[in-house]
Amino acid sequence: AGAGETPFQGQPSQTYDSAFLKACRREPVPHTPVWFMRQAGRSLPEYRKVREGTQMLESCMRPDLVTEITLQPVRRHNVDAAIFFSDIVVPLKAIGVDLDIKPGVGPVVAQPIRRREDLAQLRDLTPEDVSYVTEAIGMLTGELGATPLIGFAGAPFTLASYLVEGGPSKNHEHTKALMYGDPQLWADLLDRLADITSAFLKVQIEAGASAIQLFDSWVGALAPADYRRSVMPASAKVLESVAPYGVPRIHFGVGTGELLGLMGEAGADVMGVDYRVALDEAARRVGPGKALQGNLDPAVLFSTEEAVRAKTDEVLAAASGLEGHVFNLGHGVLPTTPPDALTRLVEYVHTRTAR
Ligand code: 1CP
Repeated sequence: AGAGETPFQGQPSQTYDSAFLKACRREPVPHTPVWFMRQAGRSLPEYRKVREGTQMLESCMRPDLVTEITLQPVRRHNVDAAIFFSDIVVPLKAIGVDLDIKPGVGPVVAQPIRRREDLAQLRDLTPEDVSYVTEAIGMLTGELGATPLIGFAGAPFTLASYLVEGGPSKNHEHTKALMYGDPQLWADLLDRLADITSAFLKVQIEAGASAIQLFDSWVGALAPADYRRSVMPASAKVLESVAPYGVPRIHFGVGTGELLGLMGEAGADVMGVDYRVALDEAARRVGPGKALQGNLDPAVLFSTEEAVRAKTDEVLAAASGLEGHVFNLGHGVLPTTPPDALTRLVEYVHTRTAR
Protein backbone atom coordinates (compact mmCIF):
# COMPACT_ATOMS: atom_id res chain seq x y z
CA ALA A 1 0.00 0.00 0.00
CA GLY A 2 1.23 3.49 -0.75
CA ALA A 3 1.70 5.94 2.09
CA GLY A 4 -1.67 7.53 1.36
CA GLU A 5 -3.46 4.22 1.91
CA THR A 6 -1.95 3.58 5.34
CA PRO A 7 -4.94 3.53 7.70
CA PHE A 8 -3.17 5.92 10.07
CA GLN A 9 0.31 7.15 10.63
CA GLY A 10 2.47 4.99 12.84
CA GLN A 11 0.88 1.60 12.22
CA PRO A 12 3.73 -0.89 11.90
CA SER A 13 2.75 -2.35 8.55
CA GLN A 14 5.33 -5.12 9.04
CA THR A 15 2.84 -6.84 11.33
CA TYR A 16 -0.08 -6.76 8.88
CA ASP A 17 0.54 -10.24 7.45
CA SER A 18 1.19 -11.93 10.80
CA ALA A 19 -0.83 -15.04 11.63
CA PHE A 20 -2.28 -13.25 14.67
CA LEU A 21 -3.70 -10.29 12.74
CA LYS A 22 -4.91 -12.54 9.93
CA ALA A 23 -6.82 -14.70 12.41
CA CYS A 24 -8.33 -11.57 14.00
CA ARG A 25 -9.47 -10.50 10.52
CA ARG A 26 -10.85 -14.03 9.86
CA GLU A 27 -8.44 -14.61 6.97
CA PRO A 28 -6.67 -17.93 6.24
CA VAL A 29 -3.60 -18.49 8.44
CA PRO A 30 -0.42 -20.60 8.09
CA HIS A 31 -1.00 -21.87 11.65
CA THR A 32 -3.31 -20.99 14.54
CA PRO A 33 -1.65 -18.06 16.33
CA VAL A 34 -1.03 -18.30 20.08
CA TRP A 35 -0.49 -15.82 22.88
CA PHE A 36 -1.30 -15.96 26.59
CA MET A 37 -3.02 -13.47 28.82
CA ARG A 38 -0.49 -12.58 31.55
CA GLN A 39 2.28 -14.21 29.51
CA ALA A 40 4.74 -11.71 30.97
CA GLY A 41 5.10 -11.69 34.70
CA ARG A 42 5.48 -13.89 37.67
CA SER A 43 5.70 -17.29 35.96
CA LEU A 44 9.04 -16.27 34.41
CA PRO A 45 12.28 -16.31 36.46
CA GLU A 46 13.74 -13.63 34.14
CA TYR A 47 10.75 -11.40 35.06
CA ARG A 48 11.24 -11.90 38.78
CA LYS A 49 14.90 -11.04 38.31
CA VAL A 50 14.42 -7.71 36.48
CA ARG A 51 11.56 -6.71 38.81
CA GLU A 52 13.70 -7.18 41.95
CA GLY A 53 13.63 -4.00 44.04
CA THR A 54 11.17 -2.16 41.77
CA GLN A 55 7.52 -1.62 42.68
CA MET A 56 4.92 -2.84 40.17
CA LEU A 57 3.59 0.63 39.23
CA GLU A 58 7.08 2.08 39.04
CA SER A 59 8.13 -0.67 36.63
CA CYS A 60 5.15 0.19 34.37
CA MET A 61 6.52 3.74 34.11
CA ARG A 62 10.04 2.72 33.06
CA PRO A 63 10.22 2.21 29.28
CA ASP A 64 13.43 0.14 29.52
CA LEU A 65 11.84 -2.32 31.97
CA VAL A 66 8.51 -2.39 30.11
CA THR A 67 10.34 -3.21 26.87
CA GLU A 68 12.42 -5.98 28.43
CA ILE A 69 9.46 -7.57 30.28
CA THR A 70 7.18 -7.42 27.23
CA LEU A 71 9.82 -9.14 25.08
CA GLN A 72 10.65 -11.91 27.58
CA PRO A 73 7.75 -14.27 26.74
CA VAL A 74 8.18 -13.63 23.00
CA ARG A 75 11.81 -14.76 23.19
CA ARG A 76 11.13 -17.70 25.47
CA HIS A 77 7.85 -19.11 24.15
CA ASN A 78 7.77 -18.04 20.48
CA VAL A 79 4.25 -16.66 20.93
CA ASP A 80 2.62 -14.93 17.94
CA ALA A 81 1.95 -11.63 19.71
CA ALA A 82 3.34 -9.56 22.55
CA ILE A 83 1.11 -7.88 25.11
CA PHE A 84 2.23 -4.54 26.44
CA PHE A 85 3.47 -4.80 30.02
CA SER A 86 1.35 -2.47 32.12
CA ASP A 87 -1.73 -2.76 34.33
CA ILE A 88 -5.36 -1.74 34.02
CA VAL A 89 -4.94 0.83 36.84
CA VAL A 90 -2.01 2.65 35.18
CA PRO A 91 -4.20 5.30 33.45
CA LEU A 92 -5.99 5.96 36.78
CA LYS A 93 -2.66 6.43 38.56
CA ALA A 94 -1.58 8.69 35.68
CA ILE A 95 -4.47 11.12 36.26
CA GLY A 96 -3.67 11.29 39.94
CA VAL A 97 -5.95 8.74 41.59
CA ASP A 98 -4.31 7.76 44.88
CA LEU A 99 -3.79 4.02 44.38
CA ASP A 100 -1.10 1.37 44.62
CA ILE A 101 -0.60 -2.22 43.49
CA LYS A 102 0.10 -4.24 46.63
CA PRO A 103 2.19 -7.41 46.17
CA GLY A 104 0.05 -10.50 46.57
CA VAL A 105 -3.15 -8.40 46.65
CA GLY A 106 -3.58 -6.24 43.54
CA PRO A 107 -4.77 -2.65 43.08
CA VAL A 108 -5.76 -0.79 46.27
CA VAL A 109 -7.48 2.63 46.12
CA ALA A 110 -7.04 5.12 48.99
CA GLN A 111 -10.38 6.98 48.61
CA PRO A 112 -13.05 4.68 47.15
CA ILE A 113 -15.57 6.36 44.84
CA ARG A 114 -19.06 6.09 46.33
CA ARG A 115 -20.55 9.60 46.29
CA ARG A 116 -20.91 12.22 43.58
CA GLU A 117 -18.14 14.42 44.98
CA ASP A 118 -15.72 11.47 44.69
CA LEU A 119 -15.97 11.73 40.88
CA ALA A 120 -13.67 14.75 41.09
CA GLN A 121 -10.80 12.23 41.32
CA LEU A 122 -11.36 11.37 37.66
CA ARG A 123 -10.13 13.96 35.18
CA ASP A 124 -9.49 13.36 31.48
CA LEU A 125 -6.30 11.55 30.45
CA THR A 126 -3.95 13.31 28.03
CA PRO A 127 -1.10 11.65 26.09
CA GLU A 128 1.37 13.66 28.19
CA ASP A 129 0.10 11.88 31.32
CA VAL A 130 1.43 8.60 29.92
CA SER A 131 4.41 9.71 27.83
CA TYR A 132 6.30 6.68 29.19
CA VAL A 133 3.77 4.44 27.41
CA THR A 134 4.38 6.15 24.07
CA GLU A 135 8.11 5.89 24.62
CA ALA A 136 8.01 2.21 25.57
CA ILE A 137 5.83 1.26 22.60
CA GLY A 138 8.18 3.11 20.26
CA MET A 139 11.08 1.04 21.59
CA LEU A 140 9.05 -2.17 21.48
CA THR A 141 7.75 -1.99 17.94
CA GLY A 142 11.34 -1.49 16.76
CA GLU A 143 12.43 -4.63 18.59
CA LEU A 144 9.37 -6.71 17.69
CA GLY A 145 9.57 -6.27 13.93
CA ALA A 146 6.86 -8.45 12.38
CA THR A 147 5.46 -9.62 15.74
CA PRO A 148 2.33 -7.63 16.64
CA LEU A 149 2.02 -5.76 19.92
CA ILE A 150 -1.34 -5.88 21.71
CA GLY A 151 -2.26 -2.79 23.70
CA PHE A 152 -4.88 -3.09 26.42
CA ALA A 153 -7.04 -1.35 28.97
CA GLY A 154 -9.53 -2.23 31.68
CA ALA A 155 -13.19 -1.81 30.69
CA PRO A 156 -15.31 0.71 32.61
CA PHE A 157 -17.10 -1.88 34.80
CA THR A 158 -13.90 -3.62 35.92
CA LEU A 159 -12.16 -0.31 36.63
CA ALA A 160 -15.24 0.90 38.51
CA SER A 161 -15.17 -2.25 40.61
CA TYR A 162 -11.66 -1.44 41.90
CA LEU A 163 -12.53 2.24 42.40
CA VAL A 164 -15.80 1.63 44.24
CA GLU A 165 -14.70 -1.36 46.33
CA GLY A 166 -11.30 0.17 47.06
CA GLY A 167 -9.52 -3.03 46.03
CA PRO A 168 -10.02 -6.59 44.76
CA SER A 169 -13.46 -7.97 45.54
CA LYS A 170 -15.22 -11.29 45.35
CA ASN A 171 -18.85 -10.16 45.44
CA HIS A 172 -18.62 -6.55 44.17
CA GLU A 173 -21.25 -5.54 46.73
CA HIS A 174 -20.39 -1.82 46.94
CA THR A 175 -20.19 -1.66 43.16
CA LYS A 176 -23.60 -3.26 42.74
CA ALA A 177 -25.05 -1.13 45.55
CA LEU A 178 -24.05 1.99 43.63
CA MET A 179 -25.18 0.60 40.27
CA TYR A 180 -28.67 -0.27 41.58
CA GLY A 181 -29.02 2.54 44.14
CA ASP A 182 -27.85 5.57 42.18
CA PRO A 183 -28.12 4.76 38.46
CA GLN A 184 -27.32 8.34 37.43
CA LEU A 185 -24.09 8.53 39.43
CA TRP A 186 -23.20 5.05 38.15
CA ALA A 187 -23.80 6.09 34.54
CA ASP A 188 -21.70 9.23 35.03
CA LEU A 189 -18.89 7.20 36.61
CA LEU A 190 -18.85 4.66 33.77
CA ASP A 191 -19.02 7.39 31.14
CA ARG A 192 -16.02 9.14 32.66
CA LEU A 193 -14.10 5.86 32.81
CA ALA A 194 -15.04 5.18 29.18
CA ASP A 195 -13.38 8.46 28.14
CA ILE A 196 -10.24 7.71 30.16
CA THR A 197 -10.04 4.18 28.74
CA SER A 198 -10.56 5.44 25.18
CA ALA A 199 -7.80 7.99 25.58
CA PHE A 200 -5.44 5.35 26.98
CA LEU A 201 -6.13 2.94 24.11
CA LYS A 202 -5.66 5.69 21.53
CA VAL A 203 -2.24 6.51 22.95
CA GLN A 204 -1.20 2.87 22.56
CA ILE A 205 -2.54 2.54 19.02
CA GLU A 206 -0.99 5.80 17.88
CA ALA A 207 2.34 4.71 19.36
CA GLY A 208 2.21 1.49 17.30
CA ALA A 209 0.05 -1.20 18.94
CA SER A 210 -1.39 -3.49 16.22
CA ALA A 211 -4.45 -4.65 18.19
CA ILE A 212 -6.10 -3.84 21.50
CA GLN A 213 -7.79 -5.92 24.17
CA LEU A 214 -10.44 -4.50 26.44
CA PHE A 215 -10.41 -6.50 29.70
CA ASP A 216 -13.77 -6.58 31.45
CA SER A 217 -12.41 -9.22 33.80
CA TRP A 218 -15.11 -9.11 36.48
CA VAL A 219 -18.25 -8.28 34.48
CA GLY A 220 -19.26 -11.96 34.61
CA ALA A 221 -20.64 -11.06 38.06
CA LEU A 222 -23.62 -9.44 36.30
CA ALA A 223 -26.85 -10.80 34.84
CA PRO A 224 -27.44 -10.02 31.13
CA ALA A 225 -30.21 -7.46 31.80
CA ASP A 226 -27.97 -5.49 34.17
CA TYR A 227 -25.05 -5.72 31.74
CA ARG A 228 -27.20 -4.40 28.90
CA ARG A 229 -28.63 -1.51 30.91
CA SER A 230 -25.74 -0.45 33.12
CA VAL A 231 -22.47 -1.46 31.45
CA MET A 232 -22.85 -2.05 27.74
CA PRO A 233 -23.26 1.64 26.77
CA ALA A 234 -19.91 2.57 28.32
CA SER A 235 -18.04 -0.43 26.83
CA ALA A 236 -19.62 0.25 23.43
CA LYS A 237 -18.47 3.88 23.64
CA VAL A 238 -14.88 2.74 24.22
CA LEU A 239 -14.89 0.19 21.40
CA GLU A 240 -16.57 2.61 19.01
CA SER A 241 -14.03 5.32 19.79
CA VAL A 242 -11.12 3.21 18.53
CA ALA A 243 -12.96 1.68 15.55
CA PRO A 244 -11.64 4.31 13.07
CA TYR A 245 -8.07 3.04 13.56
CA GLY A 246 -9.00 -0.29 12.00
CA VAL A 247 -6.95 -2.37 14.44
CA PRO A 248 -8.65 -5.52 15.79
CA ARG A 249 -10.50 -5.00 19.07
CA ILE A 250 -10.54 -8.00 21.41
CA HIS A 251 -13.01 -8.06 24.30
CA PHE A 252 -12.69 -10.48 27.21
CA GLY A 253 -14.14 -11.21 30.63
CA VAL A 254 -14.12 -14.13 33.08
CA GLY A 255 -17.29 -16.19 33.60
CA THR A 256 -19.03 -14.33 30.80
CA GLY A 257 -20.69 -17.31 29.06
CA GLU A 258 -24.13 -15.75 29.52
CA LEU A 259 -22.90 -12.35 28.28
CA LEU A 260 -21.00 -13.38 25.14
CA GLY A 261 -23.70 -12.23 22.74
CA LEU A 262 -24.09 -8.82 24.40
CA MET A 263 -20.34 -8.28 24.78
CA GLY A 264 -19.96 -9.02 21.09
CA GLU A 265 -22.72 -6.53 20.33
CA ALA A 266 -20.79 -3.94 22.33
CA GLY A 267 -18.50 -3.87 19.33
CA ALA A 268 -15.62 -6.36 19.43
CA ASP A 269 -13.93 -7.87 16.37
CA VAL A 270 -12.63 -10.79 18.43
CA MET A 271 -14.46 -12.23 21.44
CA GLY A 272 -12.32 -13.69 24.20
CA VAL A 273 -13.90 -16.78 25.74
CA ASP A 274 -13.06 -18.22 29.14
CA TYR A 275 -12.69 -21.98 29.64
CA ARG A 276 -16.24 -22.59 30.86
CA VAL A 277 -17.86 -22.48 27.39
CA ALA A 278 -16.61 -24.56 24.45
CA LEU A 279 -15.63 -22.44 21.45
CA ASP A 280 -18.24 -23.95 19.08
CA GLU A 281 -20.98 -23.10 21.58
CA ALA A 282 -19.41 -19.65 22.11
CA ALA A 283 -19.57 -19.08 18.34
CA ARG A 284 -23.30 -19.81 18.37
CA ARG A 285 -23.79 -17.31 21.19
CA VAL A 286 -21.64 -14.59 19.59
CA GLY A 287 -23.02 -15.02 16.08
CA PRO A 288 -21.23 -14.63 12.73
CA GLY A 289 -18.69 -11.98 11.79
CA LYS A 290 -16.33 -12.27 14.76
CA ALA A 291 -13.20 -14.29 15.48
CA LEU A 292 -12.87 -16.04 18.84
CA GLN A 293 -9.95 -16.17 21.25
CA GLY A 294 -9.33 -18.88 23.85
CA ASN A 295 -9.76 -21.02 25.79
CA LEU A 296 -7.61 -23.69 27.48
CA ASP A 297 -8.11 -23.79 31.26
CA PRO A 298 -4.87 -22.30 32.68
CA ALA A 299 -4.89 -24.95 35.43
CA VAL A 300 -4.47 -27.70 32.81
CA LEU A 301 -0.82 -26.63 32.48
CA PHE A 302 -0.13 -28.17 35.89
CA SER A 303 -1.11 -31.60 34.56
CA THR A 304 0.83 -34.14 32.50
CA GLU A 305 2.07 -33.36 28.99
CA GLU A 306 -0.39 -35.99 27.72
CA ALA A 307 -3.32 -34.26 29.45
CA VAL A 308 -2.26 -30.83 28.16
CA ARG A 309 -2.22 -32.21 24.62
CA ALA A 310 -5.57 -33.92 25.00
CA LYS A 311 -7.23 -30.76 26.38
CA THR A 312 -5.56 -28.67 23.67
CA ASP A 313 -6.93 -31.06 21.02
CA GLU A 314 -10.40 -30.52 22.51
CA VAL A 315 -10.04 -26.73 22.18
CA LEU A 316 -8.75 -27.05 18.60
CA ALA A 317 -11.57 -29.43 17.65
CA ALA A 318 -14.20 -27.03 19.01
CA ALA A 319 -12.46 -24.23 17.07
CA SER A 320 -12.29 -26.13 13.78
CA GLY A 321 -15.39 -24.54 12.27
CA LEU A 322 -14.67 -20.97 13.41
CA GLU A 323 -14.16 -18.06 11.02
CA GLY A 324 -11.04 -17.08 12.92
CA HIS A 325 -9.33 -18.52 16.01
CA VAL A 326 -6.62 -17.07 18.22
CA PHE A 327 -5.43 -19.70 20.69
CA ASN A 328 -5.13 -18.48 24.29
CA LEU A 329 -5.86 -19.62 27.81
CA GLY A 330 -9.32 -19.16 29.31
CA HIS A 331 -7.83 -16.60 31.73
CA GLY A 332 -4.34 -15.42 32.68
CA VAL A 333 -1.27 -17.59 33.22
CA LEU A 334 -1.21 -18.65 36.87
CA PRO A 335 1.93 -17.37 38.65
CA THR A 336 3.27 -20.85 39.52
CA THR A 337 2.82 -22.31 36.01
CA PRO A 338 5.95 -24.17 34.84
CA PRO A 339 7.27 -21.95 32.00
CA ASP A 340 8.33 -24.96 29.89
CA ALA A 341 4.72 -26.14 29.76
CA LEU A 342 3.83 -22.86 27.99
CA THR A 343 6.73 -23.16 25.53
CA ARG A 344 5.68 -26.73 24.67
CA LEU A 345 2.06 -25.66 24.28
CA VAL A 346 2.93 -22.98 21.70
CA GLU A 347 5.00 -25.50 19.75
CA TYR A 348 2.21 -28.08 19.93
CA VAL A 349 -0.51 -25.72 18.65
CA HIS A 350 1.75 -24.48 15.84
CA THR A 351 2.62 -28.01 14.70
CA ARG A 352 -0.87 -29.40 15.10
CA THR A 353 -2.48 -26.59 13.06
CA ALA A 354 0.21 -26.08 10.37
CA ARG A 355 -1.49 -25.77 6.97
O1 1CP B 1 4.33 -7.47 41.41
C1 1CP B 1 3.72 -8.05 40.51
O2 1CP B 1 4.31 -8.76 39.67
C2 1CP B 1 2.24 -7.83 40.51
C3 1CP B 1 1.44 -8.76 39.68
C4 1CP B 1 0.86 -8.04 38.48
C5 1CP B 1 1.31 -8.11 37.15
C6 1CP B 1 2.47 -8.91 36.61
C7 1CP B 1 -0.24 -7.15 38.51
C8 1CP B 1 -0.99 -6.72 39.71
N1 1CP B 1 -0.46 -6.69 37.24
C9 1CP B 1 0.45 -7.26 36.36
C10 1CP B 1 0.59 -6.99 34.90
C11 1CP B 1 -0.62 -7.03 34.07
N2 1CP B 1 -1.89 -6.72 34.48
C12 1CP B 1 -0.66 -7.33 32.69
C13 1CP B 1 0.55 -7.55 31.79
C14 1CP B 1 1.09 -8.94 31.84
C15 1CP B 1 0.82 -9.80 30.64
O3 1CP B 1 -0.35 -10.05 30.30
O4 1CP B 1 1.79 -10.26 30.02
C16 1CP B 1 -2.01 -7.27 32.30
C17 1CP B 1 -2.57 -7.55 30.92
C18 1CP B 1 -2.75 -6.87 33.44
C19 1CP B 1 -4.20 -6.61 33.40
C20 1CP B 1 -4.95 -6.68 34.67
N3 1CP B 1 -4.65 -6.18 35.90
C21 1CP B 1 -6.26 -7.22 34.73
C22 1CP B 1 -7.01 -7.76 33.55
C23 1CP B 1 -6.49 -9.11 33.18
C24 1CP B 1 -7.01 -10.25 33.99
O5 1CP B 1 -6.18 -11.02 34.51
O6 1CP B 1 -8.24 -10.41 34.09
C25 1CP B 1 -6.71 -7.09 36.04
C26 1CP B 1 -8.04 -7.53 36.61
C27 1CP B 1 -5.68 -6.43 36.78
C28 1CP B 1 -5.71 -6.04 38.21
C29 1CP B 1 -4.57 -6.62 38.93
N4 1CP B 1 -3.30 -6.14 38.87
C30 1CP B 1 -2.46 -6.93 39.59
C31 1CP B 1 -3.24 -8.01 40.14
C32 1CP B 1 -2.69 -9.10 41.00
C33 1CP B 1 -4.55 -7.80 39.70
C34 1CP B 1 -5.76 -8.69 40.00
C35 1CP B 1 -6.24 -8.46 41.41
C36 1CP B 1 -7.61 -9.10 41.66
O7 1CP B 1 -7.67 -10.33 41.80
O8 1CP B 1 -8.59 -8.34 41.72
